[in-house]
Amino acid sequence: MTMSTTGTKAGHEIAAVSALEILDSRGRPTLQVSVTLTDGTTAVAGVPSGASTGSREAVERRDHDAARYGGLGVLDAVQAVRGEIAELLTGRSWHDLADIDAGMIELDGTPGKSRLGANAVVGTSMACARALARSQGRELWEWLAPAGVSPRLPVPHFNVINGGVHAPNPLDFQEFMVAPLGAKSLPEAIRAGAEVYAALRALLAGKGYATGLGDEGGFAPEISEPEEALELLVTAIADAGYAAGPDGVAIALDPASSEFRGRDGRYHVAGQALSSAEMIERYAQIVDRFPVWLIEDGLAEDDWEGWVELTSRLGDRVQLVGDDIFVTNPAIIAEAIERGVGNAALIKVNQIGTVTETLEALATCRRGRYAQFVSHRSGETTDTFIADLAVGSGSGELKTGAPARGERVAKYNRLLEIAAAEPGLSYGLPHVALKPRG
Ligand code: 2PG
Ligand code: MG
Repeated sequence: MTMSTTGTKAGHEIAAVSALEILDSRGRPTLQVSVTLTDGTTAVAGVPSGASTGSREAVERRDHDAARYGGLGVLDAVQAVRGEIAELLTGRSWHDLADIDAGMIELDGTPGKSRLGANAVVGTSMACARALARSQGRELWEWLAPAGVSPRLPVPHFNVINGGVHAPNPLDFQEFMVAPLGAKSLPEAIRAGAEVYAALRALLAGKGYATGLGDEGGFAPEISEPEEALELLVTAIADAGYAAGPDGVAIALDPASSEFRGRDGRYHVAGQALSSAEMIERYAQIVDRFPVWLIEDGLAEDDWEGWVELTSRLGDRVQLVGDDIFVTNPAIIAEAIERGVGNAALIKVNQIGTVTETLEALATCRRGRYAQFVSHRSGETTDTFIADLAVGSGSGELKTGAPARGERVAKYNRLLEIAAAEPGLSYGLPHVALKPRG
């Protein structure tokens, strides 16, 4: 008999579901959801929140009561958990998490989970996953791992320079990450990230830049050209004693270009207005000049034709990750695979709104040989769910900000905990062939 890894033991039922309005790392309200099973197991989950959101993301529910938190309160979403969702989930037996998530989707009844609120639904789904794993005496990462997938520790991608809508500087590209691809173990990778971060701080201070931080804990120097940020990174990597490149510390970019594509259809970078083709040319030059191994959202969410061109130009050299364009939606990812758009998907649980659909998105990627880059949001709590998700999915890649700020470091520390408890787990990118490009 085969049992679904995310299944409950017979007779496991949910006794209580509740929620609380708490603060996220930007000081904005979000939800903490708690779930108690009838066997007494309790689990909580904190809900993340994005700033550079894709237009097709599941819909976060906000109160829009201008008298509280500038309209950003989540008391209605909290009430949805305590009321309708609790009523649905308690007092009946659930087969597995997929069953619970399908129940909430049906109860919500909208395509974007806007009625109950995707924030209410995702928090409940995460707390249920954690409670079910705990009640079965299993680690969350182990419980999340699908049959036939080998869990592994991911390469941490440290966002050390912040721009875009995550920082008040004039840098249009949102994220400049360092990825210790050459590290031999997770602890070595974490150390490399933290050492490069320290070297970068010293470098910036030496050049007279402010070393204040953006939303994800990276520095936010007053620069505008992406190439200037890349030069700083290459110097910091060398200053920290590492080789800049795939054998040491490589670089990953998330320009989050939907944010700087104007109504004129042009990409506005450092005072220039670039066509899609010119933007692709800019990336090609960047990849020639710098050890950039991954570009996320290089083009905007509505520029599918540009994406096809970008993929045929750089897809055999660079991991091209769709975030705003795919929004962790299995159907959109399937369409992208079909059309040859990108070769990897960003994976954010709150973008689609349930753990089950997130696992489906990961499975869709595996079937289409697209890489999977598990991700935090710019607004976070100290919840570490995504660290377990990255390990359990075996994707080999996680981005969760700088090696600084409690809500970012919580995830890296959870990885260190898993690595220490499971010395047999592999570390690094999985050696699977990515979809070949013609
Ligand atoms: C992104 C994310 C996370 P946000 O664009 O990838 O880094 O940002 O959560 O603001 O969408
Ligand atoms: Mg992104």
